[in-house]
Amino acid sequence: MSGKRLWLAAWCALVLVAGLVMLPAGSSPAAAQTAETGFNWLAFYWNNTTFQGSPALSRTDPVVNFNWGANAPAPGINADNFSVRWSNRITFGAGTFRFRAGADDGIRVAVNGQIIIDRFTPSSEFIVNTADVTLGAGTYEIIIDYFEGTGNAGVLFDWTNITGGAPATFAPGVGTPLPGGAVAPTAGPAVKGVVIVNRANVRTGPGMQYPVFTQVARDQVFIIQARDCDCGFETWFLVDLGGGAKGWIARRVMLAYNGDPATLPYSKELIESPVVEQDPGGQGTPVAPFEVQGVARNNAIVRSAPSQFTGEPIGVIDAGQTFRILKLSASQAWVLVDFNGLQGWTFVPNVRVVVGSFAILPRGD
Ligand SMILES: [Ca+2]
Ligand SMILES: [Ca+2]
Repeated sequence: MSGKRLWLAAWCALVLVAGLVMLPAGSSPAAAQTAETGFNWLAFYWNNTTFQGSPALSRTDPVVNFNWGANAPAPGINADNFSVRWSNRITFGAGTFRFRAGADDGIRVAVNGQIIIDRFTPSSEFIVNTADVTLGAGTYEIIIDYFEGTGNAGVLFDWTNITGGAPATFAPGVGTPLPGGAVAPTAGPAVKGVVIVNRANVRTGPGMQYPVFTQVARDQVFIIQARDCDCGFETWFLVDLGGGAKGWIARRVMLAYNGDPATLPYSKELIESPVVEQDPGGQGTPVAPFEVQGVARNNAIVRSAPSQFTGEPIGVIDAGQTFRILKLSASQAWVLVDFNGLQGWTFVPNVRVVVGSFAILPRGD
């Protein structure tokens, strides 16, 4: 079956038959049911094919069903050489489901961290892969990775309940033979996480019962070192905050990318950090744009550079003193502060924000 025909079949099925699935050759027509798509997928778009760096765009896509042709998927995104990661939580009844993933160029799909379709390879046409998966009743996290190389771009994801049909007869992800000689363009060694809420708490241990010692802001990116368990959205990630610091962030506020979280080692490490009071107000009081103020949680050393190795101590802010915060370091572990004319860098855990938030600070070293 040619990719062109599948490309047409996929679009005809969706556009003309109002959601009825055109199943791949060899499947039983009696098993055909209305396709489901999920809705309101959280989407991140990168201007490269490998999910590198901060996403250039995040938005909610109602469904994963696009025919971009030769166009870009959105303003600010390339027409070629981009990648997209969609995630969602979908509740299924018990049954066997035929997942369908079509793409020009490549796509892979994971259900609760298990890859069920893996064709993350270049292609010059729209290719559909399917996988039959039996699920118990419950809620599952689905992550779709897609990339476009050159030429036309399109992507499609849905599923049908085929319970009662023939049991799965092929291994996951081999519904369509992979193009020969293709090389999977993945994934550096580090699994990274991007913060997907305005402010995320960083804790000393993997659980809500551990104290918060700093916060991170939307779109900040960290290398994930470990996870505490394999428990879906209840998982906690141990992240590298830079400057030798690390802390625990809940997976529900952080999207992992750039690698497979299932490859992360397990850890329950507790982080030593200053025991600090929690920020009672939470939001501070916004004033002028980029006006951010902090209070020293303890006697905060101010350094000439955002590093405890290369930054010389140039002063100290006594505990309880208020100062302006001018910038967040590239590592997101340090802030540039101005305390009565003393300007330098101090470590984020030294700081409690009382006006504004880290999220509105300019970034850089
Ligand atoms: Ca293109
Ligand atoms: Ca293409």
